[in-house]
Amino acid sequence: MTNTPFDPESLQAILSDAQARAAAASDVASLGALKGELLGKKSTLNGLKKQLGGLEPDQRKAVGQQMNETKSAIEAVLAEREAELSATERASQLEAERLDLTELRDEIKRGHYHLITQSRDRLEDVFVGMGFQVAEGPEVETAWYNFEALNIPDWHPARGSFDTIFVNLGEEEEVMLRSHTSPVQIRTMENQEPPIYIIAPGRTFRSDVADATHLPAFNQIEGLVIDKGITMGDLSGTIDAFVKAFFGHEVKTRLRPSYFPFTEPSAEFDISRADGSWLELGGCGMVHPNVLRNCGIDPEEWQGFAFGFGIDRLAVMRYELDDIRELVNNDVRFLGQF
Ligand code: FA5
Repeated sequence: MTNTPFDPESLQAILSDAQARAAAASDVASLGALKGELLGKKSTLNGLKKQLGGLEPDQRKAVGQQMNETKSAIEAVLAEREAELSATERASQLEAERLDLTELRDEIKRGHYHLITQSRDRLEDVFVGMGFQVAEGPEVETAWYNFEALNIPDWHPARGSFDTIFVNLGEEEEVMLRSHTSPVQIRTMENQEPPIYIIAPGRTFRSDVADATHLPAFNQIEGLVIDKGITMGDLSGTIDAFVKAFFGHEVKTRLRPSYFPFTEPSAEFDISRADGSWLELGGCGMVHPNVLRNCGIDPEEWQGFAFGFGIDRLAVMRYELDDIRELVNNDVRFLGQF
């Protein structure tokens, strides 16, 4: 092979050619092929290297250095172009594979509290406004709290009207779902010194069959006041004030003699309806001395009254429902109206 004389301008031409072709390369793959062509064994640059042998040692060194610089310059051009091309390719791959996770939705309608919860909250507001505190007790009770401490021994016929669902724990008929909120009276008096002014809303259970006015699981609210010199007049005034705050000033109340083992005297309290008839709301009375004694309170020193009524029945009256079972059917067409 004969060496042609080395032309230094050819290096500049090689670099310009490399720049033009690199700029024209449209993707990383073709740029890779171009790299082989420009820098590989068969490249023009490599061909020129062979001409080095025919040069004088001084010139050879200078030209060799120029060749290396040209090679580095080509490598830099290729690397820069490769960075550009791979960024473009990555961007278009991302765009092509992008998942649109957005979803157009109708306006979200906010729900609201169930009628029972609304009624319970309002009851709490009214009584808290009258100076009462809110107390709570467990839904699963023992015979002591549900019956005995309330002056209902196991032979007492009143146990029949408070019949409930018993839980198979410990002795027979010892643990049960509470049939009224009155056990919270006992728990409060056991734990708190008088004077006491509490209300206790909560779920209660009875072995009642569901009908238009009964549910086997319903809600009551209990009230208990223990202080000095409390009379039936205080009870009557408290109930009247509550009913007027809850139902409106036109509604009248009346007490009717009744019987509960845990109050003496006892009464049912009714409210007047627009048509002039009376509707029973709940039971009440002066706390029985035996109940006070069962809780370690001296009946000579302290007196008090208690009341208890059904929140579900109250909602039925206030919202003029035909059937108490609507409250638990969970039909949104019904619930959405309130
Ligand atoms: C009681 O439960 C007594 N603990 C109330 C009481 C408390 C009296 C404090 C004296 C002093 P009674 O069984 O009458 O009493 O129930 C009270 C109210 O609960 C009823 O007037 C009614 O509104 C509601 N109620 C009773 N059973 C049901 C039922 N199965 N479904 C819906 N509401 C009921």
